[in-house]
Amino acid sequence: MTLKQRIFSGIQPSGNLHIGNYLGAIANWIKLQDEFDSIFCVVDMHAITVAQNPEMLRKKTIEIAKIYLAAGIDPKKSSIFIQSQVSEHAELCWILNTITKIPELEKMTQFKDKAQKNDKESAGVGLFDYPVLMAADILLYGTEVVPVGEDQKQHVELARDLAKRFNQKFGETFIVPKVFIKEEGMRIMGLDDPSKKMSKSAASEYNYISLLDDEETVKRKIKKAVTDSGSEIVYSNDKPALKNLINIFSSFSGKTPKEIEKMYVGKGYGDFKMQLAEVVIGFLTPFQEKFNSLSDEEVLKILEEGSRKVEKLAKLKMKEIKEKIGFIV
Ligand code: ATP
Ligand code: LTN
Repeated sequence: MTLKQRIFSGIQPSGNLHIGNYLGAIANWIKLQDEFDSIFCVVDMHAITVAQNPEMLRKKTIEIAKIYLAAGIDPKKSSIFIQSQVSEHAELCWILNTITKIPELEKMTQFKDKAQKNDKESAGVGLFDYPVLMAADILLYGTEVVPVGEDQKQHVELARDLAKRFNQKFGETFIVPKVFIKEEGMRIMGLDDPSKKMSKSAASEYNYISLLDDEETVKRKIKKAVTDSGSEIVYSNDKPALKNLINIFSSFSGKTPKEIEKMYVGKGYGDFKMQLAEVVIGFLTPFQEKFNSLSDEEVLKILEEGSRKVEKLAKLKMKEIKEKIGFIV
């Protein structure tokens, strides 16, 4: 019998999950769950690194878990749980803080972007420390592979560096994880600004298509999406807005960008956008039916079972870590 390698990934319950989160992360997890021993987390402790409304945070936490399940994460194959329900994440984060250097965190692009967005109140220490908590999430479970969108690569690199540093200081303890980025899971860009990634904390709802948007909203948002100059449907780096829309079309239809270009020879943006909306709705309709069929109670039960399973692993690992660094256990 060969033991399966472990994967770990998570999403913050901090806004409306969008098609970028699905294509960049969740779609990939679903494919991997058969091949890997998989743990998927709702990272509420990461979400509070920027201000959250408590009632909304609770609602969104359950919503994300429902989205995992509706998208096809199977709780029989994978563990799904809420980060704050396994306190070892915070405990390991503290220990890893002691071997992390301030300049390593200062160079993180996500921190620089988010600190800028929050410039009214100055950025919190939690936001600065975000990548160390993420390293703790990963290292706690002996994770071998971390499937994320491209924007998280720098964070996984820090987890690798911290694992190696700890091992060197205290002896072999952590597996050095590898990042896994699906090539077509490329960065989906904002519909209102193709120079920035589609983001659930974007200022305008016209930036993203939420996984829970209804038909009319999807049509309206795609109609309003910015396009480039010219009228031909061509896939090129000079036309970043169109390239992004073709990428979305391609991901949901299985057609290649070349095939899509051919379909629209002699046609304009109007036709293309209308059919793009149909393709996206074709995915969202069955997904939302599944989402709506899940009750909160059912989901909470799955999350509790998930916590119980992973907690055992987390406790074992923490004991080993504490012994290594000289805590009395
Ligand atoms: P926020 O903007 O609030 O930081 P987000 O939309 O970036 O949120 P995260 O919770 O940070 O979402 O990311 C969840 C997962 O989705 C990560 O694996 C991330 O890489 C992936 N992801 C996020 N945005 C995109 C995108 N635009 N394209 C592809 N993948 C993405
Ligand atoms: N920072 C990640 C979410 C996240 C994560 C993790 C992903 C928190 N902990 C551990 C993979 C592994 C993001 O996608 N924004």
